[in-house]
Amino acid sequence: MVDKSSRYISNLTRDTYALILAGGKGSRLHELTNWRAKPALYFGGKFRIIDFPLSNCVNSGIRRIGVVTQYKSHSLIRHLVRGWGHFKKELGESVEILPASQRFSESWYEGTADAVFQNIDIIRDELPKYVMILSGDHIYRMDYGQMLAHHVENKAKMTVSCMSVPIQEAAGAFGVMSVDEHYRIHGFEEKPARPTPLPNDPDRCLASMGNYVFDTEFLFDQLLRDAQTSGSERDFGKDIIPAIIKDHDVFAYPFEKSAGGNVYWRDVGTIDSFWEANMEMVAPVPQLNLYDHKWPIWTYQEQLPPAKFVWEEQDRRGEAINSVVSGGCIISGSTLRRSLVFSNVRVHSYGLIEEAVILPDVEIMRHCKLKKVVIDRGCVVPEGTTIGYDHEHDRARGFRVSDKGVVLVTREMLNQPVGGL
Ligand code: ADQ
Ligand code: ADP
Repeated sequence: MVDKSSRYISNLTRDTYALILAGGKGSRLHELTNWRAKPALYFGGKFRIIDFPLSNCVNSGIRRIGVVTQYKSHSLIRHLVRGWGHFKKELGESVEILPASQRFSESWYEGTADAVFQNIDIIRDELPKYVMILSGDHIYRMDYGQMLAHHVENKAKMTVSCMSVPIQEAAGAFGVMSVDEHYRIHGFEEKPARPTPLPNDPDRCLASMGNYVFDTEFLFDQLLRDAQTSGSERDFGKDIIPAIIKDHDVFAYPFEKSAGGNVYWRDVGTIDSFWEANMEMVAPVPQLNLYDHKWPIWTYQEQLPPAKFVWEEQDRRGEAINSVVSGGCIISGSTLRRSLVFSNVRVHSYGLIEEAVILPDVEIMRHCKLKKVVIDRGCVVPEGTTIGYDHEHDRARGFRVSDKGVVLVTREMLNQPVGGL
């Protein structure tokens, strides 16, 4: 057994370079990712999804970070520059933005392995002993130091973080692995239609969370080998992991181990899961604690005045019940229930807003009734609008109604200009 003191772990995290993959398209989020990459999507009243892996890095003691961007990266890059641009290279800290820049080939990043391959020289410059490759798409808290210790303890060449999930959830969605009693991976299939169940539970399987630790030199060798393999899609899940598990020590790291019984991990890949994950945050005691001083989630935030609630007459009650309301908001003369309201939102009088996720800079005029909606940034909801009560009517007005009945409204659907914010 290795010494797992905090000094030992801080030496490991200091020797690590983290690369966050933030180039994915997130096409099942429809209009929510028309203008922004999925990692730039808003979450939890104040944050963007990318803030979670970034904060996990900082809170775990990993301070050298690259963010690989590609698809619709403008709003992501703006957020990173404003919120994460203050790291000091001289102190060994940096958050670097690594857009696909065709430095090694004529093409953009192909798969995830190619996105890392095309940045080999940047990683090499940092001389890390370990490289941590993280997905920029998920909301969770994780101590990466524990995963690094697990990697070193097992003398692994590569370690994949995993969690047990129901088979139906994993089918076609996740990489699924089989492991021996020491968590060494001996089988891996990317998004199989019929995942291999856990030996002790036929209804569950071990899914990859898309986070990997590599010994640096081993990573480089494998990326170079894969680059010369014809037919490879240049992807960690499809190509690299299945090719190396036979001849090399590749281990799984069970997320449950660092989560201490609180296994919170969300892939908000659809409008329904985006709405549901945000709704979880208005529960009296959410599973994800954003108020934990020991694990702060960092983000960029404007200097804004506090949220204000105005109740002037009996039928104009400005109130929010079981809701989260961010800075810069004025809720005047309307009732909010089970809603999550991002910064700089104005809600005018005589309205009822329930189970709504309202992104920043929205204005809701008088006499509006909204239920189970996602209102995209910058929308002005006209006076007297009712949304979420009659889905036929919602569709007829051009709004998107999801499988589970969440109504998405964007500026374009309201025929409002997308610029100017
Ligand atoms: P997916 O999430 O489906 O599966 P992918 O679409 O390749 O895999 O995305 C992985 C991460 O890389 C995402 O954060 C995405 O934003 C980013 N990304 C994708 N293509 C990129 C590119 N060309 N350039 C830069 N970034 C890019 C993966 C694993 C599965 C695992 C799931 C867990 O392949 O095995 O189960 O993650 O969600
Ligand atoms: P309504 O909600 O009826 O449409 P307003 O938008 O004028 O009316 O806002 C109602 C109340 O909200 C105001 O009476 C005031 O108390 C508060 N309010 C509006 N704007 C501001 C502001 N810039 N600063 C502080 N309070 C404000």
